[in-house]
Amino acid sequence: MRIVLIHPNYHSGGAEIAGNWPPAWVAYLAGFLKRDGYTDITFIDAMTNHLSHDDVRNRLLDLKPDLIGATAITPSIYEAESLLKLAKATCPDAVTVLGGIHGTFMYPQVLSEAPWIDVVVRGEGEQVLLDLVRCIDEGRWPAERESVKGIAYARDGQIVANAAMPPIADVDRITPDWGVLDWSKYVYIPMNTRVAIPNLARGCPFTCSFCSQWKFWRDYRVRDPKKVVDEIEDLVRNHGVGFFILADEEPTIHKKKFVEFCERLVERNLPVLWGINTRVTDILRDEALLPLYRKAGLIHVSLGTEAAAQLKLDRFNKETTVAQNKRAIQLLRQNGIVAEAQFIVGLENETVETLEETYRMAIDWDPDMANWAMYTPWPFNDLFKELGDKVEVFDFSKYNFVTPIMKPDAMDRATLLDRTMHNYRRFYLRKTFLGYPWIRDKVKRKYMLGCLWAFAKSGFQRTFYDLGKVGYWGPQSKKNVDFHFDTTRTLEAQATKAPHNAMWKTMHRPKVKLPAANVAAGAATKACGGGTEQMEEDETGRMAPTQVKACGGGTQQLPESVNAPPRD
Ligand code: B12
Ligand code: SF4
Repeated sequence: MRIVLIHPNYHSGGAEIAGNWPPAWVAYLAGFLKRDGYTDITFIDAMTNHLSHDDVRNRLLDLKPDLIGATAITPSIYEAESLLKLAKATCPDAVTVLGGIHGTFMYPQVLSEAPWIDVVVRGEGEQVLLDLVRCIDEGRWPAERESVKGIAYARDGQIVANAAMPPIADVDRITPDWGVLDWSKYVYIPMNTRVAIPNLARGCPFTCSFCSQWKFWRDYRVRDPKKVVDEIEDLVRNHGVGFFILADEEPTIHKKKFVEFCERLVERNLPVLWGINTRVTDILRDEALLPLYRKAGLIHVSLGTEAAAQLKLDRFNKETTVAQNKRAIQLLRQNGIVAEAQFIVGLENETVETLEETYRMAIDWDPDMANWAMYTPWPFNDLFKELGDKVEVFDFSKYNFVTPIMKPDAMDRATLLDRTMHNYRRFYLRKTFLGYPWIRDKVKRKYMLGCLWAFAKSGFQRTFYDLGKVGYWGPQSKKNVDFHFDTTRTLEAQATKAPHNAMWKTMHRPKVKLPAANVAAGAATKACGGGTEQMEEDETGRMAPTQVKACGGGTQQLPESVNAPPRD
């Protein structure tokens, strides 16, 4: 059976300014399928290679696949839908499949607006795709499609979602096949070396209201650190990788496994540096371990600091404090690790003053890097429901952290963009002259100057924040900025209220309000996974219910089989 997987040719001027990144989903799916004997898999990276529809059509005509799968995050959904339309027209007998986060929650809308998509795979893809492939290969498709867990499809004019597939409990069954990627294409500009995105852990035990990742993976699971380090060694030695970021939402919450991961990297002494996204509270908890993390090659930590005001942190259900943010940044910097602060801006109550406040906070905290992402109202996150009709734009192709989707009550979107750029300009100008060239640690200095180069390059090419596309050239051009929203795009009411979503169980604790005293005193660190607490796994590599309490949860975060109460 011949399988073709495609990454859509969608671009937006955020993280991509740092280079071309390898689509990890393909390697994970291909590894899982190959273990079961499905080895005829071809990957078409239309994004990295900027392939046109004609290019993709020609490849499909050559390949004649039986199954064509595409991935989609929210902003790439329209491009993924068009690609699968083209796929259906080119190979009418092939089964067309969409996977990734957008379809997982928005399948009623996707299947209605793109009826040429035969199947949407919901959530973690490995087991669901394998079962689907088997069903097709054994000639049971479509007659027995009701038996494949985790898929959605249209049947007799109705959208049907089968029962969800439980998250894979034994995550060590997941072994990526990195050989499916053409490594010469994936280069990280700051270090001018090949870059990879391996996964140590999946999921997040927290429930931030603006985020959808904890809902997506449903259960926090960690892979065997030794196996992941073996994989990294393979990436370094056989694919020339010199930098990686962990794809994880929160790799550090399981302290024991993260420490083992670092220790094994130290033992192997590989010529590789790496980065992570994680929570401020974990950095505070691990103060004494930061030298080990740095020795293991950890050079860049992007922190979900999110806001300059406590009220906003609380609204985000972030379970952190402003003081903790500052302290975490200091600790990282003291240990030679690049600290990146991330702010979320652009909610309905944003003002010129609150944007200025984030700048002042960035100067006070003094991270090595700062990032101002536009709040993006994924229709499947909790904050979206609270915002109600304040969300007016449903052109999902612009849901990309760089386009102001919300219009703040007190300013227009162009002003929001302009004041955000003002923050970037001031922050990085300061770093260019007063910061990066004077860093004593040679490795860190080189890294920071590399990051500056990536910024400068995207500035010249006008790709940063899609400034070229929207016509922004500085404050004087504000009047002419046009975000080109497609106003014909709407949100179908049934998309977010689908009864099938009731079957989507997220094994998370309910939202717990931390006692105010704890938050203020920093004891919250303990309550939300930091301090002396940490997660420990049961034998299956999942968190045992009693320990979840230690991270602020009640009795949630149970394996699905134990009937965890669904959150959504
Ligand atoms: C690495 C990464 C990137 C890399 C991209 C790497 C790449 N080429 O794919 C870079 C840094 C370039 C990037 C850029 C962007 N990213 Co990004 N990124 C991530 C990150 C950190 C990890 C993604 C990952 O590889 N996960 C591991 C793999 C195994 O998981 P997965 O992709 O979900 O795939 C699994 C399932 O979804 C499913 N599946 C996926 N596809 C398919 C397809 C089929 C056919 C099937 C059957 C199954 C299936 O099976 C897979 C295995 O279980 C996530 C956050 C996170 N922690 O997940 C954000 C994330 C995916 N990014 C996000 C966004 C918004 C962006 C940007 C728009 C931001 C910006 N402006 O810079 C751009 C878009 C770039 C583009 N051109 O598409 C959002 C998407 C949210 C949403 N609701 O859509 C996320 C979730 C971050 C967040 N905070 O919310 N990103
Ligand atoms: S800690 Fe990070 S990944 Fe976890 S819910 Fe919050 S924003 Fe999402």
